[in-house]
Amino acid sequence: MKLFYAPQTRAVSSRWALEEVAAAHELIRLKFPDDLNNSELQKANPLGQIPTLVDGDQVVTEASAIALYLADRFPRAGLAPTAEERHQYYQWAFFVGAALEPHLLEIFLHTVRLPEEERSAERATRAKEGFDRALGIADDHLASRSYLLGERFSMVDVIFGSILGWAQMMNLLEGFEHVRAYFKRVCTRPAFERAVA
Ligand SMILES: N[C@@H](CCC(=O)N[C@@H](CS)C(=O)NCC(=O)O)C(=O)O
Repeated sequence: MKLFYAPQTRAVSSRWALEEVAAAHELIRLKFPDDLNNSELQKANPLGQIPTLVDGDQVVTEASAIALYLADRFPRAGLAPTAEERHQYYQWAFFVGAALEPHLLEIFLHTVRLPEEERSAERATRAKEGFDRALGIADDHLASRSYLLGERFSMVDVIFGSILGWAQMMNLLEGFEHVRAYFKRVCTRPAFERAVA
């Protein structure tokens, strides 16, 4: 297996997932964004984005899909839940990508990434409201459980934990005490520590 990767990007999630399932892999370390024209990456993923995972003849793109794929590919790691719990597993995986990440990206663009003259305080504020609303739902959910699916860590915690790392860097977890406690729990996992080393 090969992972096209750069630190401090969405590819950290895939590296963490690989570490959790203990899959032998090669990290193709790219400099972000300068190396995205890497011909091998472009061939595997015409969008030229990371993370991109190559597993023999299979190519998997999208950080969340890579994590869910790895949990199924390595069942012995026990990170994919039973059929009875799958609805929650899928729900939270899509919740991260659909309900949280667009707001987070908007906040990032309008407070950090864009040149100052292109930033809109109004867009950042509106995005923060949407982010807080969605994170509040996760916070309520985590008030009575250690992980998204209950007391057992699963691959969807890699997906959610990864986006929380990004949010934490922008100080967006203030006021969400259950999410903060959860984040502390997941990011002290040895696999996470190896992934960010
Ligand atoms: N929806 C994709 C987004 C991947 C993505 O945008 N990755 C960034 C790095 S964090 C990238 O490669 N950007 C370069 C580009 O879009 O050209 C995912 O979740 O994996």
